[in-house]
Amino acid sequence: LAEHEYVDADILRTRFAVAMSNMYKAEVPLYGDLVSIVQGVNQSVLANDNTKDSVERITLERHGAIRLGSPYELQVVRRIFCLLGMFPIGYYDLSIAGLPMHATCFRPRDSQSLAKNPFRVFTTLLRPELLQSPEARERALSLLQQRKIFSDIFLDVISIAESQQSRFTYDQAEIFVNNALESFRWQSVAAATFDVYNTLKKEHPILADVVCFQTAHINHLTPRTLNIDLAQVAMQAHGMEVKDRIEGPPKRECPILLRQTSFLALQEAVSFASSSNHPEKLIDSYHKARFGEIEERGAALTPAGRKLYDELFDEAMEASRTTGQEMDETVAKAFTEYPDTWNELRQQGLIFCEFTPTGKRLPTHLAKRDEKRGEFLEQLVLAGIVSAAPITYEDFLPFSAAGIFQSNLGNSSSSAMGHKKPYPDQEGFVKSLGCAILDSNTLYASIQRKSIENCAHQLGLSAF
Ligand code: OOG
Ligand code: NI
Repeated sequence: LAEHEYVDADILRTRFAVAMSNMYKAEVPLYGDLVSIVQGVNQSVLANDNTKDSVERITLERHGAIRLGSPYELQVVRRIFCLLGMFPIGYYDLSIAGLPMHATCFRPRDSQSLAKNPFRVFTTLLRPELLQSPEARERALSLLQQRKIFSDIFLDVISIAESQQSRFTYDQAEIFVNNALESFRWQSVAAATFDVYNTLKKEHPILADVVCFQTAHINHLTPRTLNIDLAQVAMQAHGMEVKDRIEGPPKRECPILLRQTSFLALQEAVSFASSSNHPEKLIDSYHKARFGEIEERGAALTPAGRKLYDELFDEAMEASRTTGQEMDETVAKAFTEYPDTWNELRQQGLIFCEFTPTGKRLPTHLAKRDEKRGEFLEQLVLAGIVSAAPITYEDFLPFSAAGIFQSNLGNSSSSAMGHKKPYPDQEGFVKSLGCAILDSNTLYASIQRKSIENCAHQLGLSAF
């Protein structure tokens, strides 16, 4: 087949993300309200907006989350997302919050794909070895062994695309998207009996959500807001039950990383078989898992910037724990130490930037620069010859993710999470995934480096 008879992965990702969003709107109408609130806020702040990302990108932008039970499920999900141009980036250990889970984020990796549609999915995997009760572990593993999240047609079309250099024809793409929706759809009839559900829920509420259903239901989709403080007020005004604090850094002049908040998980009707001997006898009950989240994205931090962030954040958590002061207060206080102008952030090497020639001519005194003098790029920025735009943070934050998880399990105090003993197992995760995880810093650094090389080239300089 000719090139044009295959669907472009970036276009397919948008189609998939829009289809998921429509499905989730139908399933959780409050999510539709959230999207409207965010779009209203974004329109009102767009005039004096401080992000370089396009209005189109921001309007489409979503992240979702799924929770998987087994390495097999994770491997199929990896293949699905690869075909949508989304790759596993970063490792997140959620044992810091007492959760028997670890995670990665599937997302586009290069700046062109991110600019088209940065759809990302926070994907967690159960760690049965961290469960306390052997009985609960056994029950969970047996449910996972029996379930089939992906239909045969779906698995076939995935294999076919893989044999075509990871591309779909238009007809195949349609089958793929429709079947993907089925795998991530909500089901109001559980796969587990009511007894088993309750046993697993007692062991850990997250366990019941991960293993008791026939699908890997999407548990939230998050639109990006340009002003999370305004959006949160609007959510409250709309009568939503909002999480008690915004996760991540405090409000700043120069947004960094990621700030997130959510409306709390809804109680939803679910039926369970009363026993496996009588699967036809259903018990009507409830399950609480799905919620609505919003996020505001700022600049990606360099490893040095992240180190300072983590130090100040740890300090704030510790202060909150020992003094009982609100996290918001201790975080705001600790972060007075974090530079808050773009010039300082850039000059101190705390953020990643994308540099672009502005078109202004290079004055002769700068063209004849002294090679030994560093900071040449910085001089070009200050002289207005090159512009420096902070690169948007495209990833997640482990403590924020833990806080979001916990608030939806009924625990709201994120300061209590600080002293859980962490049990990261990145090697185990990679083994379950079946391929390497990409490092986000390498990706940000490469976008920055390429932009600098491009400036050098356009200005006729050998290098910086
Ligand atoms: C994932 C929670 C983490 C985020 O945005 O950090 C998350 C989950 O609840 O499965 O979505
Ligand atoms: Ni989320």
